[in-house]
Amino acid sequence: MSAQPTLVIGNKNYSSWSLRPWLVLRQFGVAFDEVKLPLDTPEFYARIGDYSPAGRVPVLIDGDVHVWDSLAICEYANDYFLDGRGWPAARAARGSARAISAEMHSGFVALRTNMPMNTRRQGPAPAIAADTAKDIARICKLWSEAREKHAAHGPFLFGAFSIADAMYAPVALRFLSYSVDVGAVERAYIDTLFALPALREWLAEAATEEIAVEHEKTTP
Ligand SMILES: N[C@@H](CCC(=O)N[C@@H](CS)C(=O)NCC(=O)O)C(=O)O
Repeated sequence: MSAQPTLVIGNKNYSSWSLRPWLVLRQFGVAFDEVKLPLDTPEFYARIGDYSPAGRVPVLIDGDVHVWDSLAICEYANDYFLDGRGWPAARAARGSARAISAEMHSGFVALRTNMPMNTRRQGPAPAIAADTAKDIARICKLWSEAREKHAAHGPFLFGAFSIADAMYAPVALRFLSYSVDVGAVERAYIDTLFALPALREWLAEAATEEIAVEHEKTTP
């Protein structure tokens, strides 16, 4: 049995759900091994069953404990590796950080469908449908409200980096690669995330991946 946990992830270029717990572990300095299964390949389907009954990444293996689903992995890390530091300390901030993380996890379907994460994409904004625009507006509002409230304590949503920032990091990458027009507060927040050493490491590795899945060829 490995002494440190293993995080099973998809391609760094595409797997937004994998990025979230990976960023939490890396940014908080938790040592872990990584197994990468390229999405939509025979290798993925041959191997994912060894790790998760749900058949999806990410999955965390910690001894004989298997935790699947991005938010569950973040919570597990918060409980067992971070001594509660994954969420803001103050009760109200902790409640809101959990609420907006759950909102991301269960929502913004139009944004996730119409602007899939592709860290290699850099181009003009596509035509944005009304449902996607609504998701973007809601995210900008919740980001700017959190930033205004917690600005005195640091540049992240709740001041210091927390699981909530990791949940929204793939959204920030989408806003960049699809050239989504946002306000000054949201832009500064995106820049803050983009400057995180852990996120830069993820992006540098994503840039070396060669596989292109179908949506990269079809999404405008
Ligand atoms: N709710 C899950 C979603 C996980 C998910 O959809 N993962 C995608 C990759 S980002 C996947 O494994 N797709 C492979 C498949 O569905 O065959 C989470 O939060 O982890």
